[in-house]
Amino acid sequence: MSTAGSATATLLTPTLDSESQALLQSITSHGGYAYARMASLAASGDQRAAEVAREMAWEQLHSGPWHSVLPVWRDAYSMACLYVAKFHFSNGEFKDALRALDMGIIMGGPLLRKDLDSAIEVVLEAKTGRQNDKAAIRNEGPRNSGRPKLLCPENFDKSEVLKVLPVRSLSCKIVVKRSALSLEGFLHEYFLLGSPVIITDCMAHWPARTKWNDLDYLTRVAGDRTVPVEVGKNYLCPEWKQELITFSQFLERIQSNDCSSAVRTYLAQHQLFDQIIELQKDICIPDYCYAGGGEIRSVNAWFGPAGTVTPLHHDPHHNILAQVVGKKYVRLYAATLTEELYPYSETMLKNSSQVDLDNIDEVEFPKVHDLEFLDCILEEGEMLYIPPKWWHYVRSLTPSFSVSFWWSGSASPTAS
Ligand SMILES: O=C(O)CCC(=O)C(=O)O
Repeated sequence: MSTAGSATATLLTPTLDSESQALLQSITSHGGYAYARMASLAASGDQRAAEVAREMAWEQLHSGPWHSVLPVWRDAYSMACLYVAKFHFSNGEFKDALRALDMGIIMGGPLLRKDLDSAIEVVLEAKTGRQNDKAAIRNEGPRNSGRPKLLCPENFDKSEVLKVLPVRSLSCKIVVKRSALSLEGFLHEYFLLGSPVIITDCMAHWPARTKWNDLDYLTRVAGDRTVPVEVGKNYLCPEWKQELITFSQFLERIQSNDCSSAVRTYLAQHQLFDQIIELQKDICIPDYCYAGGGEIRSVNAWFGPAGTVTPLHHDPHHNILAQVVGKKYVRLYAATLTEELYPYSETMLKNSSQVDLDNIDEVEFPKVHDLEFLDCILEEGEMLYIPPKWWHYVRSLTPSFSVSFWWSGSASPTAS
């Protein structure tokens, strides 16, 4: 398939090979003559042309709001990323090849996704092969496994952490906890009634439960991969931004002592497990997600330092939020309370509340103070079921790695 590291190493791209003519025609018909010319030069071996084509497609992706970008430009971007990665790979520049392929996955379209995924596998294999060769030359035995460097420290000062919670926290109703709840029990007592529940003792078999608290493991399986992160207090604040950094850089930021909200970095709501297969192998889709004849809509990672806040909002799907490492405070308001929670009127934000629970403006939002809510501290190894349209606010109390499973159910809840 490939002869990595040698002068003849190539990445195979069967979909690109069969689809490129049609894709270039489509891009040309949308005015992308210059791109098509550069992509053709790239296909015939011109590395600089591949880089220029990628820059041209990148500009198109940033020419307006994301939803207004023509889908063909996203495929054009993936195409150029594949060409760039092929050159890096054949030069033995594996990290650069991975970066180009990850960028294609994150920003590109669906047409060439299979080629991107299989190219990543080949590059990772080649990179591991090279590392093993180097270790053999140095005659190294298996790595000395001293004490693992932990993502989440064991000592946790609960009273200190609880001081930062929103007013009235843990003073109303606490979310019910059920140990190893049966699927039938979940369906009848919670899913069909539209009631939240915490399910304990149901994740012990996930490899992630032991592996993800080990920073060396995370670095080893994902360190060189590029991921999108959010930087700043939260997505409703004007100074908030998104960045694309390597997983290693992200782990360094989590470990740095700068906890100010301006630089707080959160890998939030990203389909990390479709991108990094090694991490996907560490999780299991809970059986509860098949309740109601459901269909999985997305599996997202939420990974960050202590102090990340996802402001009060709701989602249209059933949700199991599985807490793998660390602890989070979660507050839930029933779906029926939408009007009292002052949603934004703009379409893009209408599932978010204007109320900042960390600093409630009682003059502007007088109805909020007395509203009933449920809340909890979601502990490591617990899963929280959040019914569709229930409002939720989430704050990490320690470094934290959670996974959300969103699914749609054909049987709809009868109450909330
Ligand atoms: O964990 C978080 O920060 C937010 C999770 C969330 O909003 C969700 O799962 O829908």
